[in-house]
Parts: sequence; C-alpha cells; structure tokens
Amino acid sequence: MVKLVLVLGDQLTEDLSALREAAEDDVIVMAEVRDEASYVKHHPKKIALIFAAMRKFAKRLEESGRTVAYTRYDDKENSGSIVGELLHRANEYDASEVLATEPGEWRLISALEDAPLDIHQFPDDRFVASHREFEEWADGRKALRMEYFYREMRRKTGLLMEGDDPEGGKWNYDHDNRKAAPDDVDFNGPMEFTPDEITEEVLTLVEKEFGDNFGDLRPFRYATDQEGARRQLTFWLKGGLPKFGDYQDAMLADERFLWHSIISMYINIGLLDALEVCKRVEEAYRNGDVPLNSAEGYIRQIIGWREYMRGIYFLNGPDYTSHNTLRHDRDLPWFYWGGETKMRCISKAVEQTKEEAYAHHIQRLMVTGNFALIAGIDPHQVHEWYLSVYADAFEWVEAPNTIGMSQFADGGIIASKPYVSSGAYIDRMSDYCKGCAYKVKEKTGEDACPFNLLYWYFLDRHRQRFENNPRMGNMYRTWDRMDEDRRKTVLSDANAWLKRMEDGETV
Ligand code: FAD
Ligand code: DLZ
Ligand code: SF4
Repeated sequence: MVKLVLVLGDQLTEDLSALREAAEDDVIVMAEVRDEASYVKHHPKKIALIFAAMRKFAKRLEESGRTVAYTRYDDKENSGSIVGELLHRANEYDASEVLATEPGEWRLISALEDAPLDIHQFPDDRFVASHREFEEWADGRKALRMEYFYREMRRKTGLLMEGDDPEGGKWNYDHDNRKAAPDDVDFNGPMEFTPDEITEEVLTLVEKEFGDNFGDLRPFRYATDQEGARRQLTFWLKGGLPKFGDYQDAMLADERFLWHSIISMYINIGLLDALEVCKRVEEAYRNGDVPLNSAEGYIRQIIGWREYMRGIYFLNGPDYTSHNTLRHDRDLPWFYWGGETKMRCISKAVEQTKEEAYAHHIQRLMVTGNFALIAGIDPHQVHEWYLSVYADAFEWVEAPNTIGMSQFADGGIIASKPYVSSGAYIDRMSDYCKGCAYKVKEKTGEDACPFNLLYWYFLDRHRQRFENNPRMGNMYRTWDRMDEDRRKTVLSDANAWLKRMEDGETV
C-alpha cells in the first residue's frame, strides 16, 4: 500500500526527513490552503514566495520521477486545510499512513496529531541541534544564555575552530561589530529575479485572493527556487560579507539592505541549507576574502541565534506566545500598518516593511520592537504583526524573537534585560533623526523625541522589576540624578503623548 508524504510550504528541501523515509512510489502531498495562508494576514510577497517555491519544488520532484499530488489554492475541491488535503488524498490513493516532518509550529503539530490518520512525524533535522540536545543543554541551568549554547554549536560543527579553541582565540567578536553606517555604501544587494511564468501565475492569484493584506506584492524580485537562492548567497558572500560584521547594527533611511545577506526567507523555507551557508562563510574567511569579525558574526547568527531561538520555542511549549509578563495592553498603533507618523525611524522601517517584506535585525529590534516595548503595546498583537509582515516569519523563529528578545514578555527567558533605548541609540546608529519632525536632543516638550519620553516612562513604570538588575543600575542612577520636577515633566509629557497616539492624532 502506498503511503502519503507531506511536504509543507517551509519544507522545500530534497533531503527532508519525511522524503528520506519514503519509498520511490509513495505519493508526495503538497497543498496551498486557506488555513495556512490566513492564520495571520501574511504579507502578499510572503504568500507569493511560498506558493511559487512550492510549485517549483513540486515540479522538480516530478521531473525526478516522483508522484506529487499538488493542490492549488483555487482548485475547486480544495478543503482549505492541510489535514483536509491529507484526508482527501488518503481517499484518492487508498492510503492510511502518512510520513511527515515535524512542522515548525505547535498549531500544526497538534493538528497532525489529532488527525484521523496514522501520521508519523519525523524530526526536522535541517537544524544543528535536535530538541533533545537543546533540552539536555538547558537542563539545570539557571539562565539560558545564547552565548554558551553557541559555543557548544561551534564545538559540534567544528566551524571556526582550531582544535578545541575558537579561531583567533575569542569566541565572539561582537565588540568590533557596532559601527554606524558610513556615507558611502558600496554594496547594493540583494539580487533581483524577474518572475517567470510560474511566478507570474502565482502573483496573479495572490493579487486576487490577498490583495487587501498589508504589503506591496509588486515589484516581486525574490528568488523562488534553490538555484536562485544559491546565486543570492554567492553574490552576497563576495559583496556583502566582508563588511557585514562592521555594519551589522547600522541603519540608513535610503539603504534598506546595507551588507545584510537577505537569505533568512530562503533558509527558513528550505531552499538553502543553514550549515552549508556557514561552511561557505568559513571558506571565504579561510581563503582570506573576509575578516574574522564578519565570518564569526555571521556564523553566530545562524548556529547561535537561529538554533537557540528554535530551542527556546520548542522547550517552552504551545503557550509561549501568550506570555505577557509586563502586562502591557495598549493596542498596536495604526502606524504599524502604514498610517502616518511623524517619527521618521518608524515611518521608514514600516514603509520598507510594506514594500519589501523585509527589515534587518536592528530595525526590527531597536526601532519597531523598542517602540512597542517602551510604549507598552500588547505583546500578542506585536507578535502577530511580526508574524504577518516579514517574508521570513514562521512561529518557531518569530515568536522567541518577538515575545522573548524584543518584548521581554517571557520575563527574561531569552534576554537578561529588556532591549530598550532612547532616541540617542537610534541617532548614533542611523540617519533617521536628521530629517525627523521630532528633535532627538530634546528630552521634554512638544518637539521631544518620543523615544526619549517613553524610555523613562518604561523604566519608571517597571522600576520594581528592573532596578536591581545589575545591567540596568546605571539607567536608574541617571534617572534618579534628574531633579524631581524634571522627572515629573518627562512622565507627564510621555503620558500626554501616549494619549494623543491613542486618540488617533498623527504623532
Ligand atoms: P542577516 O543580518 O544577514 O543575518 C544572517 C542570518 O542569521 C539570517 O538570515 C538569519 O537566518 C540568522 N539570524 C540572524 N539573527 C537571528 C535571530 N535573532 N534569530 C534567528 N535567526 C537569526 N528571523 C527570521 O528568520 N524570522 C523571523 O520571523 C524573525 N522575526 C524577528 C522578529 C524580531 C522582533 C526580531 C528582533 C528579529 C527577528 N528575526 C527573525 C531575526 C532577524 O531579524 C532576521 O533573521 C534577519 O533580519 C534576516 O535578514 P537577513 O537574512 O538579511 O539576515
Ligand atoms: C506560511 C505558509 C503559507 C502562507 N501557506 C502555506 C500553504 O498554503 N501550504 C503549506 O503547506 N504551508 C504554507 N505555509 C507554511 C506553513 O504555515 C508552515 O509550514 C507552518 O507554519 C509551520 O512552520
Ligand atoms: Fe526616531 Fe526620535 Fe530619531 Fe525621530 S528623533 S527618527 S522619533 S529616534
């Protein structure tokens, strides 16, 4: 009896565990379905990327002689869900057994567990660490800090190691990676891919079905297959990696990509292998093409942060996204969906998100994330926003970054202190403040940068929780050194500003 082999839209990898377990004549099931395309209002570019890449991956499997039962979004019989499509194919092929690779989201894992079919979920071994390895590492530790986990991953993979020691004598070169952007940016990534016939067909479908979702579908320039994703990687290794380290945290209003690789979406849907990417980065370093701070900084993002985030998501179970330790409850302001704001940093980050379905890490963490945290926005709404608007967003990686790292809603499982800053940090790392209606040097009054007001509002509001945090003592000492009248003015200006925001004024 044939078996069904489920391949999801973010599992487009030939070496996928479920495909390895299957026999040549088993039937591969792939489906574009309403439930997956609408659990949040995904950015149209994200849906188009996934559908186009799914169609091309299915074609590739068919050309290699495999049978693929593929459901298109507008097929009349489409049941609208992954389980519905499995049931439909089980009936069609007289199959009862399904081979699957564990999905990256608890919601879908339980849907498969609860389905009236015999579904085996194999581990997703496209990651360096298995769930068990992460659990063993975490077991008995008081704090789960990424840095120590990362060292284990360096040892395990042998990446940038000299025997038992880290290359160059240090594990982490982050100290060298905090330069503000120079005026002259000599890399203009990413590569642009002209849509072919398959992609055009998908774009027409997405336009029709998801035209109301936030985000611009066109121009659509992503790669949609393995070859394209590899070309982007090679292009970036040469032009972007050399300065990636130095300018990793920099932001420029009119340079959306700087020296970033723009490959997270390809890795996350399976078009690029994370370890292969790291090996190429190491090779560039060993060949003398890039400095160590760039190579180490990049490899740390992948085998450190990316693996660690996944570990945290699965360690903490399905309730992780409902954490709200700081009890923040303000609604996400309209300007996250493109409404007008005078804050140039937010306006530019959101504009870029709308047009590209991309923003780099510091824009996500220190602009939109920082604002949401200091303004006290409901973290679940923030989480749903990040899950919708970025092409690389899948819950296993988005939720720990948002709920944990960015919003401190998990109470410090990930971050040892909240990532909050006043306007001074944004001013140092970007050119946003130069053209802003607010004045970054003003600390109170009509023109004061809202980040300056809300930074103190946040610290004052959560004093009990954070004042004894050794990494935050200086912040509270600075606050306490201000005279009392000034502190009162800051807090009343912050409250008045928030009220204007809530009243729908353009702030
Ligand atoms: P580069 O800057 O070139 O970095 C290299 C690679 O390292 C990335 O491609 C990515 O695979 C990995 N990486 C770097 N930082 C992280 C991180 N913190 N967690 C996991 N992987 C990392 N990343 C996602 O892939 N999906 C998400 O949904 C996502 N949501 C985020 C939400 C918030 C609030 C924050 C602060 C960060 C989020 N990130 C997410 C992490 C990071 O912002 C993106 O991985 C990165 O911006 C992708 O762009 P890039 O490929 O140009 O990365
Ligand atoms: C994100 C997404 C979208 C938009 N559409 C589909 C789809 O139609 N079919 C599918 O198999 N997968 C899709 N995905 C990816 C899934 O949502 C993803 O596999 C889960 O969230 C687990 O990471
Ligand atoms: Fe953002 Fe404040 Fe700078 Fe304006 S002045 S761009 S609001 S940090």
